[in-house]
Amino acid sequence: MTKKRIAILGSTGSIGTQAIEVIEANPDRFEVEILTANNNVDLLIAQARQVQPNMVVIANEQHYETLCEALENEPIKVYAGAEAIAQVVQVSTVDIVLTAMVGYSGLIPTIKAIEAGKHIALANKETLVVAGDIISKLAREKNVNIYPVDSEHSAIFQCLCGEMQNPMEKIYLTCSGGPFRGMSLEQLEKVTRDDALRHPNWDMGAKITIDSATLMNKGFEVIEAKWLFDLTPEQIDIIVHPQSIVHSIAQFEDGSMKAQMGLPDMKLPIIYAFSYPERLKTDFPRFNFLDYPTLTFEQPNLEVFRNAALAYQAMRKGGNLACTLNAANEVVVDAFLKEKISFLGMSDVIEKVMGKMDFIAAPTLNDYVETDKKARQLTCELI
Ligand code: MN3
Repeated sequence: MTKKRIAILGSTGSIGTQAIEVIEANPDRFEVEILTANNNVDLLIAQARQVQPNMVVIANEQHYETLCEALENEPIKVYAGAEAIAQVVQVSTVDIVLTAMVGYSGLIPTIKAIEAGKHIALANKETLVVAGDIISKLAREKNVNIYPVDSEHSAIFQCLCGEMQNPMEKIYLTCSGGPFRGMSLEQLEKVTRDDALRHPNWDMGAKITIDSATLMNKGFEVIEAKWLFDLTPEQIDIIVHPQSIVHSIAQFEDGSMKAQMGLPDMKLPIIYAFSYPERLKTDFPRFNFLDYPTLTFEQPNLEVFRNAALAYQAMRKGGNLACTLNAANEVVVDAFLKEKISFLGMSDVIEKVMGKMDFIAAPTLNDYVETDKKARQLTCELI
């Protein structure tokens, strides 16, 4: 059996480190070909020594010398800079590219990987939020598969097995509700950065944890689902499910609903994206019904958690509006983590930026790049 050779973009983050665990647990099936990281050079060095990839890239060029010196005696090629990341994903020895970097930075490497015909294990949802039209069209042209790593989208993908001829009527993306589920606007006025960083069910990076608390993450996932499964906004609903056991639900035209369930563990969608269409044996903890005698479901309140409503608005209008939404969000989340803006202030600023930016109905890649830049500037000014 030939091993699948994997490039991990964003190897030092939460998804990246779990992907390495999954690969190391299945050495006869997978091997790491490339590791890339943004800033965390120490962890990248440790990972490179451990998994012995063919190449490593550090995006922040200031760390290049440190990385070279540390890996001097290893048979590993060392590069630095964003352009190097966009180049290495195209090498012939890569079968699957796991896009697990944070935010907009994933866009260009993902496009380059698809252009080179690499299958994508997509963990970087912002890529589809920013330029879903370009990415999905290119993937079709190049016969590239995009395997979702986001747990909700992996769930829908798993529900679709054996349903090739059967269109979905609608999908329900489940949402834990985050740490502030059920809170009113008045209560949200007082929440802090540390409150927001305490997610009840999932252990994730800081950016996505804040996005989960504001429901922007769920809004992004709605847009991600539109592009991955070719759905209209009316076909995608959010349902709050605090236990995070049902990972999402596909409803077909006969009214039948299929759900994918299990304990919340990102390693499962990661390994499924790598091993599809096969399922590999794992020793992950199993779900026990007696531990969860009650699974509950409730409507999200999009008047309180306005980011999800803004995402629906961006999806309905199309064009470059979701790109604007993402850029403004990245800036306000960064400001919130530095305690320069309040929790509710984030939605106010994003909405203002969406109202002020020029709308482009059919953007080119260059338009997206420009929109991202301008929206970031405008957001900084408004903070
Ligand atoms: Mn998710």
